[in-house]
Amino acid sequence: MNISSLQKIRYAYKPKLPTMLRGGVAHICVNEGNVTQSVADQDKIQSLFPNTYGKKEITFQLGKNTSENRKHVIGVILSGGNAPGGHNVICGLYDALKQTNSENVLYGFKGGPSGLLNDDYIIFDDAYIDAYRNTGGFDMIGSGRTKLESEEQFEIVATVCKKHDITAIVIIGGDDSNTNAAVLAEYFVEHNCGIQVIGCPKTIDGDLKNEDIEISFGHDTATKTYSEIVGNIERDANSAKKYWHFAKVMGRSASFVVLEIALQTHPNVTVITEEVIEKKLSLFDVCNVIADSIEKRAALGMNFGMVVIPEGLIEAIPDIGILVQEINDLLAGKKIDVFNALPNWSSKYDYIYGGLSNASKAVFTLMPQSIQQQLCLERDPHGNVQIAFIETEKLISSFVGIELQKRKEAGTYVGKFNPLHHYLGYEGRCAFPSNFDTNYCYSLGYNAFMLIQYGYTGYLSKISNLAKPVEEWVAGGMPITKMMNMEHRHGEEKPVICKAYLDMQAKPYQLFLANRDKWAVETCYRYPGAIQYFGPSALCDCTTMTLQLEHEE
Ligand code: FBP
Repeated sequence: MNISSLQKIRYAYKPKLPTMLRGGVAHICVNEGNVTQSVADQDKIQSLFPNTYGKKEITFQLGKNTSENRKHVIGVILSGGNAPGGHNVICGLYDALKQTNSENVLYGFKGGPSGLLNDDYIIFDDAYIDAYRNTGGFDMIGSGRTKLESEEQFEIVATVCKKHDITAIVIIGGDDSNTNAAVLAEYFVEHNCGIQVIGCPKTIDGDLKNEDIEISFGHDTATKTYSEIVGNIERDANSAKKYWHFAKVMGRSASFVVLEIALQTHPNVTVITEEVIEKKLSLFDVCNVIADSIEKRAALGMNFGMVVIPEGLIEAIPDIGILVQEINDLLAGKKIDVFNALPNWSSKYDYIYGGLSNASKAVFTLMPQSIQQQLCLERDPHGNVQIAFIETEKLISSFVGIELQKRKEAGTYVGKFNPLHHYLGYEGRCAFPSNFDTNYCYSLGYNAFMLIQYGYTGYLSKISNLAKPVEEWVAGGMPITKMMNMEHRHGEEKPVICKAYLDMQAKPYQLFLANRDKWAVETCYRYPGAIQYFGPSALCDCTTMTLQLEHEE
């Protein structure tokens, strides 16, 4: 039996580079553009980054490579949550590095930033790289959430780099990791360490996005994976005609993931965190919108449907946000030990209930016990509730059930409500990258090497014009400081890359808005199916609907 698998066939896929990177490293020259300034707080950011602020944006083009010919030893780390395509960033970096000089070396530090601090690494060779080409996940070297942010850590990193003659580090991560990449780059210049730092934009959440980052890598594959599943569930709902499905989807703060799913699959209700925040919607408001859809569909004889809920919603709903904050305070510091020492749930419940405000008591009492318990689970290192552990989909459906019961008693609702629950998260982060992410990530890595070769530091590897075919993509770099402003984080004013939220005036959201009332009542489901890797380019190589709409002429 020939057990040819997608895994094996994908190893052989040759990722495509933008035309300007196709001549080989020897035939790529650099074009320097305008000097840059940060998006806000220019004086403050400039004073914090005196050596790396205000550098020029750059693009590459075909032409004679004019960079200095030197040996490169480079280190790379993956940072934060997994995202499809991370392996290809490393493969692109490795290929460019070896094409330039087979003596060049690439170190992969294991388990994220902590690998750099602990000097825990592997040295890549062809066989190792080939086993991960075009595959999902971060298992190639692992990832982690340790933050590289203190001077003590920077000193350790400099010592580790010196030990291995490393002269450049590539940090593949989200907004925090790239912020820290900029801070590290500044430190290395200030201390004359001779180590460059280049960042690459990663996160499935899609909230590392600005005029220079059209999309973070992994978002395309993750949203395609979730859309396939939501479409399949919708088809089942429309076949069985007896369940209301509630799916919570990953995306910590912004609603880019759920909006893309909505555009792809047309669920009956999609909750958008940014709207909840803007309109200060309460838990009851959100549940009423869902109950309205259920009631109207029941009146038409349809006791089934699909509701998509962003993971970040739990913290955005004002009444739950206040409740969560009050519970955070009740469990802060040593109080968590007191709480954990209580013998049973009943005494734990009394402890929490006794410390809540009246408004929060009202919300807490109505919650199913499982959710009450989830809200009291161990906090993260910053003292925040771990939202991935809270079954928001069950919380919402239980409150919707309460509302429907009231409507039944009032005689307005006559249907049957059978809710089923789903959590779409981790399965999207390690899927085989779509062709878009495969090509994008490989290009980001290859391009990161070009930035290093030309001596840049504190830059983000930038590939743009992504709604167009890959041949027309534009490769270059942007100083990370350009994307920064000052924000209050954990009680301190800090320079950070601005996190993106949905632009509610832009085409993607407006298209959703124009259709959602119809989708709420009628069955308009769309079934995108599985990611296609082989076949017509229009089917296999396209990116998200959001990106296409944003760049539509
Ligand atoms: P990043 O911001 O690091 O890319 O991670 C995002 C994310 O995938 C969220 O969508 C999710 O809430 C979180 O990671 C889960 O984190 P963990 O892997 O630590 O459970």
